[in-house]
Amino acid sequence: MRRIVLVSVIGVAALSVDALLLLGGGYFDDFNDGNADGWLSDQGSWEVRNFEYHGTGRWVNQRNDNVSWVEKFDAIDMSVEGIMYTDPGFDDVNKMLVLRYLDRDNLLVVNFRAGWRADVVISQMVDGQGELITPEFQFPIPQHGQTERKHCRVDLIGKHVIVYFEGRVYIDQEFSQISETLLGSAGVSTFSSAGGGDEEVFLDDFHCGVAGLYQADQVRLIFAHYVSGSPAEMQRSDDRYYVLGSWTGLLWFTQPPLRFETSHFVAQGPLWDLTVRAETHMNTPGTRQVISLHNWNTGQWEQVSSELISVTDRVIRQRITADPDRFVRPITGEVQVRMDYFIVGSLFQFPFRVSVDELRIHAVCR
Ligand SMILES: [Ca+2]
Ligand SMILES: [Ca+2]
Ligand SMILES: [Ca+2]
Repeated sequence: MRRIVLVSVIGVAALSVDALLLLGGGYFDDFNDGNADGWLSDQGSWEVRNFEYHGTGRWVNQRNDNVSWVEKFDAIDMSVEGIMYTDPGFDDVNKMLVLRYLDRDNLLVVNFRAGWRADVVISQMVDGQGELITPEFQFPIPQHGQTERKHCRVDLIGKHVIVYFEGRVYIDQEFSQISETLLGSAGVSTFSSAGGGDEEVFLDDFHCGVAGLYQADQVRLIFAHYVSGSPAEMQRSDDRYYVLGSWTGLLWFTQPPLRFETSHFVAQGPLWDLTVRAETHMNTPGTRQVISLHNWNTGQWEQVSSELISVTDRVIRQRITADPDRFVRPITGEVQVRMDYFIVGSLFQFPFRVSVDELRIHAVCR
């Protein structure tokens, strides 16, 4: 479970140092060394072929899922990704990432289905009881052939699932049915059916790492005044808002008239990527929202997003993959976010307000 506590900076720093020791490290394998050292499997045939991992499903004891997983990676909250495809056989549409793999009776599976189905299906098994988390066809992805190499990724944090296909997000929400008791590994699965053939899956450039969503532990009103709500409203996208108004002092006409900053304490590192999650609207159209992160190497703010914001919620998911560690303060894990609001048109309401539905940092270990 995420700890949602407002504590002193010193308290958070102490917590983060411990957590950094606990949550460091992930795993990457491109199989270019020709072997799959570090991988285990419970069923099926698994081998490295042409510098890719190749699995063939087998039907054994009424069981059709065939899982191979990384031996030395255990977590509850994790990000798993890889380039995947399957064999060209009839009705062979399953390419599956496995998360929280404890044993064959306890795991979560995300299936990226090719062909005419073209969807994502999430299921879990807890103590041998299988359950569909998402029904078939509820979450479509672009149609693609079985043998096309596709980048698939799943981040699972508590009950929150973020599913990427070819770098785009297709699911980003919590599912109450998801078990948070599983602590396990990440891997890949293929499938076999009783009457049909053994299905094959191919995997390359596999990565898994500890993932986290971090709310703001501190908020600083720089050019802003409090209107309503509390910082806790920024912890999830639920149309409940923390509302701040523009500065009403003599300098109201300076740009930006509205600025606030947040601190998030990321309990992990070094990072694979970092995403700023912002969901906001204004009480007036014609406002530019600029998001900056503090670069701890240079001591400067770096602009990472600039978007026009209007009177309905705008969702920003700004992902940083190139050297995200520069935004994470050594030892404490602090990530500082600056939110600026510039008047763009000549007509606006004054004082103007921003309503923040969500402002979080999503971080994944290398
Ligand atoms: Ca490879
Ligand atoms: Ca919303
Ligand atoms: Ca909210």
